[in-house]
Amino acid sequence: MAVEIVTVPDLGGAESVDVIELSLAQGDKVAIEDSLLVLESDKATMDVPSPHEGALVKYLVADGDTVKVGDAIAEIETAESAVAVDAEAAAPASEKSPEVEKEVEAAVATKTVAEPVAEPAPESSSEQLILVPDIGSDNPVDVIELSVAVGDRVEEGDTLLVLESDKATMDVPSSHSGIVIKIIAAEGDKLNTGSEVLVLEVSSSDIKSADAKSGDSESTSIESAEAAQAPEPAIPAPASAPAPKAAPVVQSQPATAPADNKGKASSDVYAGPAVRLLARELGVSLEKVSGSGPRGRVQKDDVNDYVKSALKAGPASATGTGIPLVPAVDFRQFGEIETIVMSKIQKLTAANMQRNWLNVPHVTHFDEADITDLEAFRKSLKDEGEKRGIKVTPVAFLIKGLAATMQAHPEFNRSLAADGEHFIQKRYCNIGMAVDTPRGLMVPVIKDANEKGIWDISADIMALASSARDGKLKPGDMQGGCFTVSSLGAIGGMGFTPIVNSPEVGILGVSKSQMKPVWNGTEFVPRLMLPLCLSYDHRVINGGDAGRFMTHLVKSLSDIRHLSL
Ligand code: CAO
Repeated sequence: MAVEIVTVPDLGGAESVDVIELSLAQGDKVAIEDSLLVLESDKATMDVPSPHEGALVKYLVADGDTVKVGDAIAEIETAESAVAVDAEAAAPASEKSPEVEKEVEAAVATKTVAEPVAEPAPESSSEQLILVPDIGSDNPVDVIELSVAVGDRVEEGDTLLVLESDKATMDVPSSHSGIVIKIIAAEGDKLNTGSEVLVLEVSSSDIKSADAKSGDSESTSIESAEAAQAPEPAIPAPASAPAPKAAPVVQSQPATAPADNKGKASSDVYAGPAVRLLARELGVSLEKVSGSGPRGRVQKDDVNDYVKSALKAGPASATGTGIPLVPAVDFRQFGEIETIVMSKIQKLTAANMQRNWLNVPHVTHFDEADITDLEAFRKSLKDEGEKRGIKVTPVAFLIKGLAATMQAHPEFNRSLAADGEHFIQKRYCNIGMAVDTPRGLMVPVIKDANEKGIWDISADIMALASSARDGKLKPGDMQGGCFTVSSLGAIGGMGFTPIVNSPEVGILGVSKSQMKPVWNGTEFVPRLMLPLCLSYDHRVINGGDAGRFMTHLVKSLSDIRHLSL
């Protein structure tokens, strides 16, 4: 093969996932195991590592695409493939099989230095530099919004970026159709007429259809082969570039632009044509959307977020439950602020927490376990742990103790059936563990915790916590939980009220252990006490159940001999 195609690897059971990040740019060098892109299911994000060393030819997917196992995601030109291509190109055409011919043509089309080939490729592509068209002023203007990402397909006329002067904003439309392969301008840059914006990969069919539309046979694109021979850069300099076909779309900018557009006519709302088009397509009245852009400009994300919250809210009220919306506040009136984009995980967590909080009647039960002996035993495992490369923390004992307690109190291993008339009793025992990661809260699941010993549980904790922090969890690692443990023991606190991870019916919050004076019947003795907080779904669990469950758990942790019974 001249160019290696990378496909979506095993997704651990998930049927389809979203592409949320393309990690490289076209032409970037890539080593084996380097992240090519990041995929995200509704429960996990994962980096897709490169199986090859070489250079990224191009992505075959775009940010936001949904993909499944086996889908082609990228092309990588490997060192061997380059050698193979060179050797093939040098061989007489008559010696090449038709398959080899095809591969050579494909490789040549993607190489920066083109080789002569016997037959022209049926579909060739070229690079097209897109420049800022005449903006009617010599003063540089700010880039306030990039409307496309590498890998996006754009049609002639689509907005590429938005410029803003002190008087107006302009949507810069694309003068060509093609795939974005490189973005040169960045938000915050100052650009003039003729400044470089981005590079498109334009296929011969795009050029043909553009020519057909314009009746102009002269193409401004430069074939890769010509580019390689030319002494100038492959992409023409602004001065020699032909006048761009598309003109910027200018709109006046309000002197003051409040974020809240209530009471305005749609036409008075500060938004660009691309955003207006999106709003029209989605049936959104722009005056209902608060703008988060500079000077309150409504951006595409604002329209999308508005639609998402409207869908979640339902027709009757903001939440469909009669709960009034918290009013939007323009915090800028109180001081300087910064708007930070939430990660997908953070948005999912927020939605799940709200859903669980609204659906589950929560009660939290507090208790303390005397873990003085457990800690002494745990510390005695340190040397053996070092030999095994496993660190044993109190969390392993908690998970072991929870699994044993769930066996003894099976009502905690139930879910409420969707009909509200049945309980689903689970015969397996998987325990989810909340992990605090830079991308947000993740809950990987320790499978069959009731069948595992402390070493195996500790190894699972280490592996899953590190995968979660490195973004390497597979969707299967996050599924099938029966109960969740949320340990803030390494951080601090005396107690908290965790939110049940529905459809599970219980979650154990763990706080930091502390030495306390405990009355033993004759005197106060220092004991290491571990605060525990059990939140439960009161539709399935009663207070008595919770009391018995916690008493059992506390006893198991206070005297770990019970765990072996
Ligand atoms: N009391 C006192 N110390 C504790 C403790 C407790 N309850 N639990 C753990 N520790 C100590 C350990 O003994 C260890 O200390 P040493 O290194 O001195 O032995 C240290 O804390 C280890 O902490 P850790 O966080 O690296 O490992 P862990 O096994 O305790 O926890 C994990 C793993 C993944 C649960 C944890 O790292 C984590 O992410 N917790 C956050 C969970 C969270 O965010 N919950 C909130 C969810 S709702 O918003």
